[in-house]
Amino acid sequence: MRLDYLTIFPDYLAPLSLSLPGKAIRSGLLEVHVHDLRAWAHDRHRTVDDTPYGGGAGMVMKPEPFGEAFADLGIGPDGGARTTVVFTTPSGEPFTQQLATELATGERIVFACGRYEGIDQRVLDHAGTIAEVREISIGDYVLNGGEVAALAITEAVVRLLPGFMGNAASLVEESHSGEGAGLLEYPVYTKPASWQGYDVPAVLLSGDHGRIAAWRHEQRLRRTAERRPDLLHASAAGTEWKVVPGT
Ligand code: 6GU
Repeated sequence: MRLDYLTIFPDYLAPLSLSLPGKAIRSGLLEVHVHDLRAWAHDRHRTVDDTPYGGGAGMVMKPEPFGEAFADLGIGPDGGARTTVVFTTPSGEPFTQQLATELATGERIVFACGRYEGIDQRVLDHAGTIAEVREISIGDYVLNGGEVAALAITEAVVRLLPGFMGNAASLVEESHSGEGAGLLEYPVYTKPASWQGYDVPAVLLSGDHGRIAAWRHEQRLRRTAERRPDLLHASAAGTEWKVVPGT
């Protein structure tokens, strides 16, 4: 998979060469290109933004640098096959594990990282004619720009690529995919069995795999009910769970 990033803060994306994505790059599974959008701004001050038509606060990112960047990166009616342009924006569709799996099936993702009050709408309209476009938000809060969101999306997608994770089982045994989909994870413990007066729940030391599985499932339901009741309603498990006051 090839990943391109268009940003006015390339240094924000330095973590891409570290940790998990770094490994994928070295193994040849991933190709990563970070581009300074100002390379496609040609005036003396390398301007990438301007005031909004119609008035209002803040600045809007100009269309021309994005348009030239798309052309230079070979995103077009021909080169754009199996390319998705992701615009990171708090106005986008919510990022989910489902969306991560969809993006992971593609060959190329170009992240257009917005700053200021957003990107001129014509950039998105144009991108939609040469590639698949997704506007994506990573949650209901406001960041200064889309770079951190692009990093989060990248990590969620790259770990799904075949051959990326060392242990395929750890992919399916997670809160948001596989068996028990839609429930949060159970609490985990390791040695020592007693630490600073806190004891590991006895059931986990019992060797009784049936009781352990039942305890873990109950913990998942309890956590989900407390923290994410919205997930319980979406899950079949919700029908067998009741919140008991004081537990
Ligand atoms: Cl994708 N961008 C910005 N600037 N803020 C956000 C976001 C994205 N997702 C949540 N908040």
